[in-house]
Amino acid sequence: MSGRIDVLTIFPGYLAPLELSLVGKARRDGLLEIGVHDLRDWTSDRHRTVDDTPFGGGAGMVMRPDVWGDALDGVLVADSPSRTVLVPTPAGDRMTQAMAEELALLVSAGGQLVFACGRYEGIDARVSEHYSGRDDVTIREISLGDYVLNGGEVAALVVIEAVARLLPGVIGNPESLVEESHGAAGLLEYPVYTKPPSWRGLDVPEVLLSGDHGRIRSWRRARAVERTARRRPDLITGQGSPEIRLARPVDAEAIADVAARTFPLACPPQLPAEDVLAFIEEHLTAVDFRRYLRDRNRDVHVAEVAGAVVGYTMTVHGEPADPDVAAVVTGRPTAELSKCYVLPEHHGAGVARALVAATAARALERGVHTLWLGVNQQNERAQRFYRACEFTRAGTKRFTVGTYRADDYVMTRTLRPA
Ligand code: JD8
Repeated sequence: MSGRIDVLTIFPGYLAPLELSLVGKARRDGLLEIGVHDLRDWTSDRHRTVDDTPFGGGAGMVMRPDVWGDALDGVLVADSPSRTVLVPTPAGDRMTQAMAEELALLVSAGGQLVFACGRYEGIDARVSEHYSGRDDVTIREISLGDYVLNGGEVAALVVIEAVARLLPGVIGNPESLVEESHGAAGLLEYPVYTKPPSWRGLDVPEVLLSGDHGRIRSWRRARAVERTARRRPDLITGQGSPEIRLARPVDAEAIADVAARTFPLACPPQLPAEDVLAFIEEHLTAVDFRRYLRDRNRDVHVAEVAGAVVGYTMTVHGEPADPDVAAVVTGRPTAELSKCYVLPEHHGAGVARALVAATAARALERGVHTLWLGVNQQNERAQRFYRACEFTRAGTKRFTVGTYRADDYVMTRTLRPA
C-alpha cells in the first residue's frame, strides 16, 4: 500500500520530468502516485494573486500565507498514516540520503509527502509556524545545498527522485542500491567501466577482467575509500577510527597497492624514478607480500578504514645485517620497523600512530627489547613523526635503491611494558 506525493507550485510544468524515466514508469505501474497542483487554484481574486509586498520593506515579493494555507489543507489527505509537508528553502536542513531513506519509509508505509514550492523571496513564515503547531502534520524545511535557486521546484524534483527510487519495485535490481555513494557504507562509489576494454589508449584495470571476485571486491572497496578520502574526507572521519590488525594472506594485493603508492612519496627527489619503480617491482609486489606474510620473522600490520587497507607496517625480527646499524642498536633482541606507510589521503588522522603503537606492542609481545628503523635524513616530517612515537636518533646508515645511495638516520625505541 504505497503512499502518495503531492507538489504545490505556481509552475506545474516544472515538474514535467516526473513523467519520464523510472519515476514516470513507477507512476504508470501504480507503484507511486504523484499529484502536481497549481497554487493559483486556491486564490480567490481574479488576478489569482499569490504574493504581496514584504512587511518591513525590502526588495521582491513574499508569498501569501492564506493562499498557502488553503492549498495545503486542500491537498493534505485526511486519512493518511502520515502527512509530511516539505518546504524547500535555502535556510532548510541539508537534504541527505538518510533523509531520502526516511521519507521513502513514510511513503512505502502509505504516508503522504506534500512539497510546498515557493518562489519570489519565499513563503510567509507563518505557514511553517502554523503547521509546526499542528500534530496531524509534520513540516520540514529542507535545502539542497549552500547555493541560491529561484524557487523550490528543482528541490522537489531532486527529493522526489531520491525518494521514489528507494520505493519497492521502482529500481529493477535493488542490489544496485547497496553499493551506491552515500549508501549504507557511507562511501563514494568506486569507478565503473564497460566495453571497449581499451579506449583512446586507456585500458580497463586488469583486476576487473580477472574474474576473481574477491580481488575485484577488495579493489573496488579500496578505490571507494581512496576516492572518499580524497574528495569527501568528512565522510571518512564518519567511518570511525581505523581498524589496526595483523595482516592476513588475503591482504597481500591491497598492501602491495598501498606500498606501490606510498614508497615513492618517501624517496628523496634525487632518486631516479626508474630506480624507485625497480625497487617496488623487486620488493613490494603482491607476490613479495604473500611471502612476507608467510615469514615468521616478519610481522605485518594493516590499518583498515571502511574495509579498505590504507596503511601498513612491517617488522623484521633478527640481528641487523648492516654493521652500521648493529653498532648503534645496543638493545637485544632487536627488530627493524622496516616499513611504515599510510596513504596520503589518510594522513593526519592518527592512522600511522595507531599502526606503530600496535606494531610496538606486538614486538614487545614477541620479546623484542629495541625496535630500530632507518629514515631518510632529508625526511624531517617522518623524523618528527617517529620522535613522537618515542624513537630517538642513534646513528646513521646508507640506504641503497638501485644505483642511488641515500643517507639515513638510525632511530631506536626501547620497548617497555605499558
Ligand atoms: C525555495 C524562493 C528564491 C531564496 C531570495 C532567491 C532549496 N538549496 C536551495 N537554494 N535555494 C533554494 C530555494 C530558493 C527559493 C525558494 C528554495 C523559494 N526561492 C529566494 C531566498 C533569497 N530568492 C534551495 N531547497
